[in-house]
Amino acid sequence: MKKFPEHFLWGAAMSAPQTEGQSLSHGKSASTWDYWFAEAPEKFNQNQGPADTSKMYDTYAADCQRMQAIGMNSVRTSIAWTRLLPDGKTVNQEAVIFYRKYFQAMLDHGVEPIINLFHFDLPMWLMDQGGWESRDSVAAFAYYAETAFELFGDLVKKWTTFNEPMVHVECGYLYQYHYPAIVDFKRAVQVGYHTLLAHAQAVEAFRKVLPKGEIGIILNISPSYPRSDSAEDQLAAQRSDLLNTRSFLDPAVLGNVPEELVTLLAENDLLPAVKADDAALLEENTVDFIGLNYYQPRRVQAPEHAESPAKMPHDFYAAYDWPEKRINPYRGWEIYPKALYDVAIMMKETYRNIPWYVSENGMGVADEERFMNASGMIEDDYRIEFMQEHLDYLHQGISEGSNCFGYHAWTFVDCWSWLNGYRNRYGFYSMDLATYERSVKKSGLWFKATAEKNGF
Ligand code: BGP
Repeated sequence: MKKFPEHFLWGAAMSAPQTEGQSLSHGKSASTWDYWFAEAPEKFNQNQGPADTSKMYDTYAADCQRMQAIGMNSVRTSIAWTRLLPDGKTVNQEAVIFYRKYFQAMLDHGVEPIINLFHFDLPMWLMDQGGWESRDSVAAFAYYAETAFELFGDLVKKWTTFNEPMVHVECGYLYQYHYPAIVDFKRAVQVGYHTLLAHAQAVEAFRKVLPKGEIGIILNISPSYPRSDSAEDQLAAQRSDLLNTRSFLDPAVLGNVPEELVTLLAENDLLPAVKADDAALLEENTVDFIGLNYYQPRRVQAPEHAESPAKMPHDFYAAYDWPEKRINPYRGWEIYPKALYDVAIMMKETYRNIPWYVSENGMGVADEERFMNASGMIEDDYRIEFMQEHLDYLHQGISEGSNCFGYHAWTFVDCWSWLNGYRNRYGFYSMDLATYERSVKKSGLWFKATAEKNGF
C-alpha cells in the first residue's frame, strides 16, 4: 500500500470559462473567448463555443454533491473577471451572490476551494486597450484580485493568481491558438512580463487583505529532456528551461528573473520595457505554494537552422521526437509519468522545497461512449492506469522528501476546451451534450477509493 501524507488534497481542477456557462448573461461581459467565437466560429471544433459550457452557474449545488460523492476533498476553479467586474471597476452583485453560494456549497460538502483568478479569459474591454501588452493591465488585474480577496476571503483560504501564464503568452502571441493570434516574439515577452508583474502585484494586495491566507500560482511545468549529452542539445534544454520553466517559477518562488534569461533576451533584442521598482516588487512578493500542471514531457534538441537574432523560440531549441515515446493518440501528447518524480525532486532541490501540488494531470480521450458498459457507465480503465502510474512516481518523489500536498486531476466533469470544443473528454463524470446530464465513470469510483484510502 502506497500511502500519501496526512491531509493530502485529492480533487480536480476546472475553470470558470470552461464550466460556468451563462457566459453573456447575469451581468457578465465578454471575454476574448466570447468575442473570438462570435467573430470566427469556424476556428472552434464543430463550432462549439463558450456560451453554455457545463452550466455550472445553474447546477453548482448538485455538482458539489457529486464532488463529495467521488471522494474529492478539494477542488480548484476560477472566478471570471468579466463576471465579477464587467467593466473592470463596478462589482456585479449577482456575481457576488453566485460565487458566495458556490464556494459555500463546496465547504458544506467538505470540499476545500482553491480559487484561481485568471484562466486564459481576458476581458474584452481590456483587450481593446492593448491587453497584457499595456502596462495598465497590471493595475487592472491587481484591482480585480484585491476585490475578489475582499469579497470571498472569509470563505476561501487558498488562492492562485494565474493558470499557466505561459499559455496565453505563447498561444496568443506566438502560435495563434488564442486571441489575438499574433506572431511576435518581442510582444510575447512583454505580455509575459506584464503578466508576471500582475501576479506579483496581486500577491502584494493579498498580504494586506488576507495575511493569514495562502497564495500561489499554477504553472505548466516539465523538465526539458535533451536528445543527447552533446553540448548543443544541453544548451537547447537549458534555454528551453529558461523560457518555459524558470521564467515564472524563479520569480514566483525565489523572487527574481534569472540572470541568464535576461542575458539571452538582451542578446536577441527581446527585452521588455521595465520600470525601476519592478525588481523590488518581484523580490518582496514570492508565493506560499506552487501548483504544477503536468500532462506531457518537453523533449528538445539543438535547432538545425536557427535565426539570429531569434525570431521564435524554435531558434533556441527545437522539439525532439523521441522514438521510444508512448503516446495518447487522441490528444497527441506523450505519456511519461516519470516526469512527476523529476519535477518533485526539482521542487525539493532547486525551489527550497516549497509546498506544491499537482494542480492538473489527466488524459483526454475522444468518443468515450465506445467504452460504455451495459449499465451505461463509461469504463475508462486507460485513465485509471494513467493516473495510477503518475501517482506512483509522485509517491516516490514524496518519499524522498518533496513537499507535495495534493493531486488534482483534470477534470471533474467533461468540459469544453478552447479551440478543441468537446472533442477530448477528461472528466470523472461524463456529460451528455444534449441534456447536460452527468454520469460517473469508472475512474470516478476508483478516485473515491483512492482518496478514502489516501493511497493505493
Ligand atoms: C490545461 C488547461 C486546461 C485544460 C487542459 C487540457 O493546459 O489549464 O484549461 O484545457 O489543459 O488540455 P486541452 O483542453 O487542450 O486538451
